[in-house]
Amino acid sequence: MPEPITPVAFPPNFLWGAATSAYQIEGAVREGGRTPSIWDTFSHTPGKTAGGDHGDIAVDHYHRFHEDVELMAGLGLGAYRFSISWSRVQPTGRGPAVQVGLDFYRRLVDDLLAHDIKPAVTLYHWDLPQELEDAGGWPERDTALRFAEYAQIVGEALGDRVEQWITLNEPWCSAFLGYGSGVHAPGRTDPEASLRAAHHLNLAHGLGAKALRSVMPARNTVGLSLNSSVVRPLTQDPADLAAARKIDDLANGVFHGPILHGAYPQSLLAATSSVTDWSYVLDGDLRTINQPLDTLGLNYYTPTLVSAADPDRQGARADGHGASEHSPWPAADDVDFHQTPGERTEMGWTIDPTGLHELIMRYNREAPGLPLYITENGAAYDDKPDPDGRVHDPERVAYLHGHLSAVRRAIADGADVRGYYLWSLLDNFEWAYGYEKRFGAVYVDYATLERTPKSSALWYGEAARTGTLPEVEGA
Ligand code: IFM
Repeated sequence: MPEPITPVAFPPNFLWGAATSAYQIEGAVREGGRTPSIWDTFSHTPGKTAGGDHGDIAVDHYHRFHEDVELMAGLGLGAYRFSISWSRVQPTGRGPAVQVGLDFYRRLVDDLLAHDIKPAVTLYHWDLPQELEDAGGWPERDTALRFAEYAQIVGEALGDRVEQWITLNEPWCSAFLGYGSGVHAPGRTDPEASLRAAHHLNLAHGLGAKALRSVMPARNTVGLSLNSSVVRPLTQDPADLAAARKIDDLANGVFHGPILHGAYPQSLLAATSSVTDWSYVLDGDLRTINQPLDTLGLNYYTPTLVSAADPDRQGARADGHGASEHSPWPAADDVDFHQTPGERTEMGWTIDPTGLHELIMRYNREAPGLPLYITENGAAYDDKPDPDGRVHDPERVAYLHGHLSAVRRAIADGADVRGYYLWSLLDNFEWAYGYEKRFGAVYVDYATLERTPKSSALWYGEAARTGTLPEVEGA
């Protein structure tokens, strides 16, 4: 019998975690034999990131991981989701592993376990070794085969001490921002390549899941993290409904179709036929991609509002994914994107916790019985220390309260949500936005790298320790 839950209490085993990714926090880009990833190259290319920011030092987590683990322990967090830098453990993206690189992650994991914090490993959070991009990158099939080899290496090294495994983080961004709009590394702008990349990322997930399972204890779980969009039509007009369905296919169906159901949606294949013939989907690929999942990770920030295109509408291409004259959405010139009304975060993203509830319930229906984790959720604000050095971020507290309440509501409505990872533990390198956007629950002074928990970190820590959401004024 599932535990009954009160309106505010979460189930007793609910995991309260925080998330980060390697390139956004580690720094130490030239240490221990690490070679450049596509994000080193991209961020050092003039004009690609705000202020020319890059991850050379980032928040120096590579040297300060112990302090960061102690911070989490002090707050009372029960889990930490981080990613492995592929080019730190397999510098050319192929061949034998570098033990120094693996040792860094072994030390981090051991430190987490010693502090009673469950580690969750993401194998790929966007930082492809540059050599693999030079060989063609994700549009090439071989990259998926290389990923399987890398997954096996990391699974062998850490599978005895890490239970939760995530193959890919937000493959949509890797494929469509990396190869479509070009606002992310490697910065290519080729719609065909973006769809090929999406397929090879799916294949990498399937091959990677198999490789992990071949070397890890059966108790470990394997899943992936999707930034599945909650796509809403502007009106109930059939043309707007059709636009929403198209974007739903391009945002969601392109991944969960093959991964959860073993096929790309027919409507996606038809809608993209002017851009690609999908001939790179080879016999057996869909079976490989459709591996059983143990968990599914959902990353949620804001909903997406669309309509059929109106050539007279101004600014209708803004979809919240950064400025580029190239759309990340292949074959979707007939769709306009709109700002959802309401309060926004510093990213310009509308705050709408109902979207998170909707998303959870959708996957609860589409993948019944599959345990879900919120593997990312959070907000950027322009946080500044007060004269006493404290950082008050009531907007983030309200954001977290709203979204965690939505998670709890979904659990009460029958969804099997096992945990929540706040994005992000620390302020960090926010990709093309550089260090301008602060997502951390812990403030980082970029001049000294000193860490200061914001009031949201203290609030979230109390939630983690008590399993209930502390009161928020005005909520
Ligand atoms: O910082 C990113 C993260 O790397 C992936 N998901 C979205 C976050 C905020 O933009």
